[in-house]
Amino acid sequence: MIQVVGHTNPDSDSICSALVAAEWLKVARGVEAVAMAQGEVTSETAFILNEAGVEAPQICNSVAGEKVWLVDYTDLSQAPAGIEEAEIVGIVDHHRLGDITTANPLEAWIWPVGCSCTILYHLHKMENIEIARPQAVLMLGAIVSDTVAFRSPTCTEKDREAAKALAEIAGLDLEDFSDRLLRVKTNLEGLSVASLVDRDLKKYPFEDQSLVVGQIEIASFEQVNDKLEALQAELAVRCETDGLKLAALMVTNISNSTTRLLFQGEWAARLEAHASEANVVVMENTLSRKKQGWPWLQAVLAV
Ligand SMILES: [Mn+2]
Repeated sequence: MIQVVGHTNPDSDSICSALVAAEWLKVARGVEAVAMAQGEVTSETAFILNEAGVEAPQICNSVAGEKVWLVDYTDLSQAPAGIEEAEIVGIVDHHRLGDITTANPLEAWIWPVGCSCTILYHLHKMENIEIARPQAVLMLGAIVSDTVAFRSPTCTEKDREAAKALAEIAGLDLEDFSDRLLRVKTNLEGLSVASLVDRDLKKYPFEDQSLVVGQIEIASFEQVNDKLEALQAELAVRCETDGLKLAALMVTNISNSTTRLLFQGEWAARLEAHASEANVVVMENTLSRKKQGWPWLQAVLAV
């Protein structure tokens, strides 16, 4: 049995790609496969699963001794426990190549597109495999989420083409579905400060040290104005308890494409020259951590 598993702090793409890839492996490769998740789903992912009529994947605790496909990452720091004792037999991803290595040849599909599910859609198409409605909804939801309804600079023609075709199969109006999804995505009601930081937190190795960069997406900065102090305090706690040089959080307003980058830690001094107020950098026209936030941080931290 192959376990298909997305990254830590799973976002919609990580969950939907695992579910779709597991089905695709059964049909296209004739192997037994099961989707797994490294954590509970977000309310946005729950919305997509509900629309698709699909259950959330089981929680993965360790993959030691298992055959695995990785979806939506190739970094060891985002992999489940036991990955060193697992056999990685396949990858579907749309991030920079990470530090995963394998003992044997593998099947790897890594494309510079906006979403892992876009790659999965095109694999179905290339191999003439029919897409059922549940899978179409899962892929469509992940694409709308990852590309922030096609606004992100990570979005490509391949993503748009996939979404259009998938909406047709799913019988969904693309604009209406995107609006509903973005409303759920940016609804932070009832979430604790710690869970806001954890929501989409990624750990990056840098100069042999560790740092984390999270991201939350909002429709208006008013949603977080009264939480900024508590978020900064939470980032400072993460630096202390997890031995991080920097803990940063991109607070991204998807309505005007402006990100406020909050940051704490020993390396905060390296960012201060760019800050408009203490521990906050305002980044205009910035929606993407992968294409904008993290490359910018890497360049500034390297100085
Ligand atoms: Mn993704």
